[in-house]
Amino acid sequence: MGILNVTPDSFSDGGEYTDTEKALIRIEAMIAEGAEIIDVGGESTRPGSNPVSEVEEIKRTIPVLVQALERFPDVIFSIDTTKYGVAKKALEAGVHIVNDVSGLKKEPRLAELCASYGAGYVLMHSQGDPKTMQLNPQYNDVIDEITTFFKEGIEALKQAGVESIILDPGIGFGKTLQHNCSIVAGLKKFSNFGYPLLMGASRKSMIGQILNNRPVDGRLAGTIAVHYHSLLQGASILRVHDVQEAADSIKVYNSLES
Ligand code: 9MG
Repeated sequence: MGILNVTPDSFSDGGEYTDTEKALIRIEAMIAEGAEIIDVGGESTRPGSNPVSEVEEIKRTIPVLVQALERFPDVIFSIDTTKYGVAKKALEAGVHIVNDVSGLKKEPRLAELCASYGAGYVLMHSQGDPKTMQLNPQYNDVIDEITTFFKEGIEALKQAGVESIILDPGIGFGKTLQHNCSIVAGLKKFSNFGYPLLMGASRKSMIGQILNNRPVDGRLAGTIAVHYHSLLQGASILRVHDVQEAADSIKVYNSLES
């Protein structure tokens, strides 16, 4: 899953793809490098970021998605949003998956909406919202709490009629370094649910912290290490900025596994 942030303020690529033509060029490049899913987001979810209005998010994402879906009909597109109105417009345009970092907490109606379009849904765990989530995240047992969250979320999605569910423990969303490391180490436990597991650690602060405060542009090798470990633990979707490198590592992983 290649990341396309059409935002002015995302932590890694903020401001680079706010122009539709530049966004389409980036999508084409990610597809050429091996991305099978393109995740388009119009609101930054980095810690401390400010929310944007529904109107603004629609203005940023929908024109790009409309053109991208037409130009790349064989590619799967997801909309990274927590808002009903944005998800609805994206699904009307033909998007296949809703990637909801709030895990139905902000907008429970996303379950029915996805079901009515036959769309997939990424159920991501978070504690708190982006503005405050990193202030003091606390868990009794992070794996247990995420397991309970997945159980309840899957139940709600199944009841609504969503057939295609992807589980994501939400690296960096209300988690300390220790929580993130425990999640990556224990990821296999979530494969018991029988749904695809998504891992998104690309260039995140978890990597920077492990590597003595390494800046964002020096986190590629660390990202690949975390993602490779996740593949070994059962992840089947990697959400990444660096598509070529991720695709190469998946190819190597698959050839060693078979
Ligand atoms: C939007 N976004 C930022 N980080 C993410 C992650 O780890 N997973 C998913 N599903 N979305 C994310």
